[in-house]
Formats: sequence, structure tokens, C-alpha cells
Amino acid sequence: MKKVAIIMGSDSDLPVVKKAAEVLKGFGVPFEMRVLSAHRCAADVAEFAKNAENDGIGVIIAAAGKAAHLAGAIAGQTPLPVIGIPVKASALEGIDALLSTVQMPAGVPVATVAIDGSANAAYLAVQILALSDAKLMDKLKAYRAEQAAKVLEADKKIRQTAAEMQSV
Ligand code: RP5
Repeated sequence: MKKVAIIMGSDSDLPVVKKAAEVLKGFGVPFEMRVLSAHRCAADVAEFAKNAENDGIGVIIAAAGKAAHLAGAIAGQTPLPVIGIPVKASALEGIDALLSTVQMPAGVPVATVAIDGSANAAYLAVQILALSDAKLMDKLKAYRAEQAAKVLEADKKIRQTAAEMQSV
């Protein structure tokens, strides 16, 4: 199976990014994690992005805060799908990173998740890899079924509570 690369702009992003790694681990998807900054070490970002396809990477997750150019800078240098996580890291509460990550020009997309939405970045990466991996697709379907069952169980309880509240 191809691996997922999780790149963060600073090690201060790790508390947010950790959740993505946990989700990937849960699905048995191999991943690597790196700290690379579009602004502080641009040449290293370029080297990573240019080699990613040949390094067995299938999807790239890039997390950054403030003027978050990391995901876009990577996307511009690889044909691999890039998922951006805008990180809440400044007085602007992540809106700065969200707009910097999501507003890509046509032809160079970054699939942007919610501010600090690292779990969904990983789920989306799993969905992409599952397109060419039947076992992973089965795991994904099982996870979705489990999620639905939990909600329906909660629904059953809340309906019972509502009925009890009105029976006296
Ligand atoms: C961004 O600036 C990083 O992704 C991080 O979210 C933010 C702050 O970085 P540090 O100053 O904590 O290294 O580039």
C-alpha cells in the first residue's frame, strides 16, 4: 500500500496533527511525519514534493497555521493529491490559515478540511487510498456502519428519554 505523508509547518502544529496519525494507524495505513516550512526551509519543501511520487507516497497531508502556504507550495510541485489542514495558531483563530490554504488557483487544488480538522484529513486520505485497495475499502465501510450504529443507538435512547419525560 502507498503511504501517507503528513507534513507540518512547525513542531508546534503536532498537537493538532497527531489525530491524523492516530486515524491512519487505526486503519493500518503506513505514514511518515515531517516538519517542513514553506517559509523557513522552502528548498527542502521543494525537494520533498518533487520526490514524493517516487518515494511511495500516495497522498500528502499538509498542516500549517498563520500565512499557511505549505499545502499549496507542495501541491504546485507534485501531481499527488494534497489535503490541507489549516491550523489555529494566531490571533486570527485559524481563519488566516483557512483562507491561505483553500484559495488555490485552478489546476492546483488543495482539498482543505476544517480549521484543526486533522481527523477528516486522514479519513479523506484513507478514502483516496481505498479506491485502489479493496481491503481498505472494506475497513472504511465497516467504520461507517459502526458510526451509523452508534448514532442510531443514541437516537433510540433519546427517544426513550423523551417518552419517559412525558409519561408523568
Ligand atoms: C506556521 O506558523 C506553522 O505551521 C505554525 O502553525 C505557525 C507557528 O509556527 P512556530 O512559530 O510555532 O514555529 O508556519
